[in-house]
Amino acid sequence: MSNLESKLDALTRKLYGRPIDQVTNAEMYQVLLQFVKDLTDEKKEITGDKKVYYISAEFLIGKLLSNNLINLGVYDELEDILQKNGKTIAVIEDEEPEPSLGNGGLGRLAACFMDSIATLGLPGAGIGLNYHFGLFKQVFTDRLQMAEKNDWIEKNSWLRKTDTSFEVEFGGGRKVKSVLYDIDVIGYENGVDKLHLFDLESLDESLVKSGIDFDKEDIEKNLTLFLYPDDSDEAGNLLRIYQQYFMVSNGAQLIIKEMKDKGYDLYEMDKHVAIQINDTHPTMVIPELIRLLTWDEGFTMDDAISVVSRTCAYTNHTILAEALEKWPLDYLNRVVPQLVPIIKELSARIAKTNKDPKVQIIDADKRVHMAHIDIHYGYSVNGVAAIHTDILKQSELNAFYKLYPDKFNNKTNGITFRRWLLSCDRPLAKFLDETIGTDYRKDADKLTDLLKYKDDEAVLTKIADIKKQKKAELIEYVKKNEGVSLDPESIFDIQVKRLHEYKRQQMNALYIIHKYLEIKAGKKPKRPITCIFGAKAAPAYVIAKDIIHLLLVLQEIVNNDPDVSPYLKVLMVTNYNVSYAEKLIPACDISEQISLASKEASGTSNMKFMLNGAVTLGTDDGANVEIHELVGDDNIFIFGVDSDTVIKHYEKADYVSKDYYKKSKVIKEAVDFIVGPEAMKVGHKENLERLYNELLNKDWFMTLLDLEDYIAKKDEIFEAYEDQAKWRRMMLVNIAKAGYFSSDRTIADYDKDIWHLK
Ligand code: 26Q
Repeated sequence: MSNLESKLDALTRKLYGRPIDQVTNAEMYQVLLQFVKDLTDEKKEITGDKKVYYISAEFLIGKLLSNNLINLGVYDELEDILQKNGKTIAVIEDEEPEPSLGNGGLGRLAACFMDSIATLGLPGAGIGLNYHFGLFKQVFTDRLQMAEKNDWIEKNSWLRKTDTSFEVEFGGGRKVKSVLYDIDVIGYENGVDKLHLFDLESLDESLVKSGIDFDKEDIEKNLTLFLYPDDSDEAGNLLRIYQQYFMVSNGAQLIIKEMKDKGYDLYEMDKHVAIQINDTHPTMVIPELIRLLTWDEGFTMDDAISVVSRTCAYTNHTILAEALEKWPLDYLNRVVPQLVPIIKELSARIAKTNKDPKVQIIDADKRVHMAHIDIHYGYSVNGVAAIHTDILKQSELNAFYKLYPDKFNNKTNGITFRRWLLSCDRPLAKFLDETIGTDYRKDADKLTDLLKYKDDEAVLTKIADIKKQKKAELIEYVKKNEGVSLDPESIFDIQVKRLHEYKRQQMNALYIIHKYLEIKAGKKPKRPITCIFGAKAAPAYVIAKDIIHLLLVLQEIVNNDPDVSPYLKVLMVTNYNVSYAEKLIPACDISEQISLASKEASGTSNMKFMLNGAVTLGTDDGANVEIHELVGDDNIFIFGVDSDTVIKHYEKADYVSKDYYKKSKVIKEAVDFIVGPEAMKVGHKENLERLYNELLNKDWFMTLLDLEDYIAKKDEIFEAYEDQAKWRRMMLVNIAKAGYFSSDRTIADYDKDIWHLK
């Protein structure tokens, strides 16, 4: 028996009084949870003279078992031991509930970043909230999205309760106490950092009655129940501010406490601490730190502002105006009155020297622009892909760029290859190990060594075989979980991401309608096509929920039509989350990245798909632009108008969707189908008509502008798939060029240009 095996055997017997082959998978999961924690305790904590605190309202970490085993370097040995006992890690991991501590890209990015910070051996910690029910669990009833709570915290979990606790005060004399829970962040073949998740000591889970409804006023009991409550009403918005302040006040108190414990001089905070503010959700950390330094530590206002401004850096993730937080001063007065004089002071200092209304912190309507606090009082402002940063500099934040050109920098997003290759596609990782060696695991650029094999039949065939295997695994899972049968010979075309009009799932739906009508008219595709979607819509986002309804209606019509279903299938998976992504992405042939140019800041699923050998069908937007540059015109399918054209349309307000509808028979037929008899028979009139009217009379994200080009390009990519020799080479090139998108590279860049930890 190996050392590892005897340890595991002893632990299993200790917990359950039985050997490994005689415990259930649920029991084995409990054993492995403890086993990993024990191994982690033997690892060293990463320390250093300067530490980064990544503050984020979201950490979409996903399940941790496989990832932790990989990062501890024991996955393969453990898998062998378990297999001898009739078990596998993948099946045991089904027992692990998925924490849903994020909405989508921004939250997942924070999780990838934590993995890379620890892997690079950088001293760092995440600071966030321990939402008990996280983001809602999605179910479909009557082809409509319904939301349920996701009860993810079990008696034993990755959370470790600490004895750290702080007091946080709100307006109206309300005072609450926090409890800090930690999750270990294990670096790949490196030490351990921490994800700090603050929770409310007085939280009351029984406040949640049905679905995700709860008393929004009772903040002493509800603060960490859910991630981002509905922000469509006042109570929801106030609760969001309560949550944000609870997070940053705890964070700021922790940072100051750690500085003091280490004996550092608070006046030298910037020498020992970098605070990365993940979008504007944690912005109040700036006035809160200033408040703590001036009220409790004897700082003058000037000194406090100066040191905090040299410590805080801000990342912007969007140019959508409606997503930039602007809180009415009145709300802040009710929730955090103690910050208001500080925010007014910060605002006044700007207003004194700069009259431009675009750069004011408090505007004429008495709304506080959170991003403006970050830009004036932080030392770095970064976008998340080259084109996004350029748009920030040249248009959205141009007035700020002129003031502070040196603060602006780009950090193109990345993904952790541990989860998005080594864990989710083990056969591909193993094949890469055998073909180019294992160096790429630590140095992702080494993936380009694969290019040597771009004409090697054996290698190309193997890559295609692995894709087939992953498609078969997905087919089995989908059959069991969704009750839908998919054709292994069909092309898997996948669009998975949050539902938003700018991401244009509705354009993909219109393509499906178009194909359906073509097939009905006798024009059959050469090979069957499977269109897969996964998306949650914010519960208050009406049109987004209507688009989900349309997709479910199409699924019903297309899959049940005997003339069509042999050639075309539609599947909207239920409750798309990180675990589902890990199954879908390795099985994908075509990666749909079809946002309206200029609107998707970066995208990160585009990188995951590429790394797993899918070919991108996309617009020149976000990180697609960089993927395009890396793989070249021959290995990607780009369509649609460019970002300059889009920005001009908005400036001139000259896009009229109805003109496109009137001009094109193809567009008209597809759009009319939404309210035609087939759709009305299975769908709801109200939802379908609302969506139809939206497309025809508004179409703010210009679906119809790009639709014909999209249809043509999509037909071209399906045609390209038929030349399998060429397609496999495209797969290989995409994998080989994905190294740039390792979050290890991104984090090394943050460290080199912003944090200066090493
Ligand atoms: C704001 C105000 C009120 C309520 C909610 C919000 C809110 C919540 C979540 C605003 C934004 C978010 C999340 C944004 C997000 O995920 N952005 C994505 O970030 C990714 C990582 O940088 C990028 O790849 C995506 O392009 C970007 O859309």
